[in-house]
Amino acid sequence: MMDQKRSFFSFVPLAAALFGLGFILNACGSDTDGGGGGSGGGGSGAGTPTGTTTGTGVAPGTGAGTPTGPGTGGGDGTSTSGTSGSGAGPTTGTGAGGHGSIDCDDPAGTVPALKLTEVVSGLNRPLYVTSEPADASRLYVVEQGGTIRIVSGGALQSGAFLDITSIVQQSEYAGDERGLLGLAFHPDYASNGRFFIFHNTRARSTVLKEYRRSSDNPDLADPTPVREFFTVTGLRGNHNGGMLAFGPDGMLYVGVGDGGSDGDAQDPDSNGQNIETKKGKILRIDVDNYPTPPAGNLTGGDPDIWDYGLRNPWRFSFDQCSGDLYIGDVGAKDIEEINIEPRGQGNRNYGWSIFEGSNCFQPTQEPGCDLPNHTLPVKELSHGTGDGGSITGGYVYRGSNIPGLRGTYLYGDFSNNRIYSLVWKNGALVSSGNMSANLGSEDTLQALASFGEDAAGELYVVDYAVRNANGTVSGRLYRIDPE
Ligand SMILES: [Ca+2]
Repeated sequence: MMDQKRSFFSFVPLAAALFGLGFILNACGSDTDGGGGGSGGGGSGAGTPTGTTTGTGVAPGTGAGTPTGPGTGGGDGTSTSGTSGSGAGPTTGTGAGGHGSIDCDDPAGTVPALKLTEVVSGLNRPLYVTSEPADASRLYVVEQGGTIRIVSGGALQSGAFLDITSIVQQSEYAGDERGLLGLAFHPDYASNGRFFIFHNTRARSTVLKEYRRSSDNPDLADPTPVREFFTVTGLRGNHNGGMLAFGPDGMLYVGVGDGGSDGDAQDPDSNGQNIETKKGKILRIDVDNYPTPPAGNLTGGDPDIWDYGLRNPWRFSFDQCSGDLYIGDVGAKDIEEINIEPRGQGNRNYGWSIFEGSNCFQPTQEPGCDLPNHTLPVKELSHGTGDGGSITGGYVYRGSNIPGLRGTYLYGDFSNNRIYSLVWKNGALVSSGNMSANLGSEDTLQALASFGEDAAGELYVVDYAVRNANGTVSGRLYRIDPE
């Protein structure tokens, strides 16, 4: 079966249908005088932030905080001109999202001319990039076949940080979406070396696992997993999800697709609306107390569920300043969608597989079009107009290099390599746009598999595959830069 997405993908060599596929946070202090938003945390509770921040002022009146200590988020951080602190207070006591130099100020000026700067090439089907939570100097690229590569000093390092190729499901056909799909570093990675991955096994399952950094070499992971949290069985070759990200509450959020289908049928097992299964969900787990579910998860079904009614939340992210959750959910026949969830307000039903976007798509599925607790998308991309084919969720820009872009969410599409923008503020869509021409993305990219964000809030674009003159395939990593 090839849904429309698949046939569309067939234009893309090798990358083909990859994605039917597709944190942190902060209080941002209550700036009172134009002071810079620290990137404290998304904690809860009261108290005085103890995290310290040092302004690195990217512009007059702005500062980029680096919370280093435990604290309590919630927007109670104090802030002074140029510096601020708002500690992050998830259960770990350190800033989930206390990521280096995040800048929570309002945008300064307009969005300038931008470009995609190639960081490295030579990647093998890359799907994701991130940095350590408090160190933007090294990037970690996830390759589908089962490797995590380090980019440092502007160069792709030889060897791999982690190589689990032998246990990861390998692609069986062009467009096979299975593999090593997600990576998240623990908010305290610098001190505890803990990180988490999500991958397909060779038995039509996916598994969430914890690993550790090697005790004597920061460029290597210990190849022996620390633990497995859960396995999802009965998946097909598409819609496996795989996104991992720590939220402002210190919990680990996990995207799981609806399990795909082998024909034209969509969600044939009706997993999206079934809260007894992890498929078609965003899960939320406490990595220190699993399987005890954290307070606030959905009740009455699988205890790990945070949100449901998703088809393939291939990529999602948390705005490091507001804590809002931005979800790119890959559509089926006609509509790609972005959902935005205010911080902490989960337990939502995003509609699939009764709704595709705002369209009641399978009205005969119970309970029908009058769906309880249904949250409609904030933004839709139509297949019919060519605007979308397979959405790739991105990030709200919180870096320092492009002050005019601060607070703007960038996302894109795997099938047409467009990069779009939108601004969401106070519960409403303020603006939306198409940045493809500004970035030259349609001419540069082959298959926009993912965005990534480093500890300083700068954004990257992961190009899944390029077929070069020799017929070999090389994935690339780009950074979004001002001209
Ligand atoms: Ca939806």
